[in-house]
Amino acid sequence: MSIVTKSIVNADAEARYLSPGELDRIKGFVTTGERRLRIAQTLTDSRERIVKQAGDQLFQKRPDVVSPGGNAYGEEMTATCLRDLDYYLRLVTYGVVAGDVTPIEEIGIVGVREMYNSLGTPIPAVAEGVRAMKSVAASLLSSEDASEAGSYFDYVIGAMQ
Ligand SMILES: CCC1=C(C)/C(=C/C2=NC(=C\c3[nH]c(/C=C4\NC(=O)[C@H](C)[C@H]4CC)c(C)c3CCC(=O)O)/C(CCC(=O)O)=C2C)NC1=O
Repeated sequence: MSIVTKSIVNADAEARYLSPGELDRIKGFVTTGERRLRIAQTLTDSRERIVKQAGDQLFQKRPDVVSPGGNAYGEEMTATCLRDLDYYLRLVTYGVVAGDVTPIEEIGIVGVREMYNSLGTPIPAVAEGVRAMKSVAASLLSSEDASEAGSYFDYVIGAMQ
């Protein structure tokens, strides 16, 4: 939910006008809109490169995951692993556009530990992959945009600690 929808739902639940604080937060959301859309556009346009390079970095740091017995061993499993990184990059673009981590949380964080544990997927290695995407993405963005995008990658990384 974006801050706009959230504020309206909260205000209406109490049948009141939006408070000065809520209007202020909505103002912040609107004034950063162009920047957030620009970031989402860059991440979307560069998604293949970001996922590929981050995957290379991850498998260099954690060769065990693509070695025999590793969870991402074999062409098909490696492709599934990269697909998961692509999923998280996509969710990061949702968060950037919404200016809110809730879409990331609802789609990709709730229940993720149980899921990866049941698949035998090492969660710290997934976090490492997301960290690598953050750094590849940062190299494609201005430092201000990188720091804005970084907070959404950090949210995913933090949720996997
Ligand atoms: C958009 C929300 C969403 C997420 C996040 C998601 C993740 C997800 N990853 C899966 C599998 C998987 N995920 C991985 C990922 C990895 N293994 C590693 O060692 C690496 C560290 C890591 C890559 C970074 C692998 C290898 C599998 C296949 C495991 C298996 O089939 O045994 C599966 C099991 C079903 C399938 O194979 O598609 C799900 C549901 N699905 C979703 O709909």
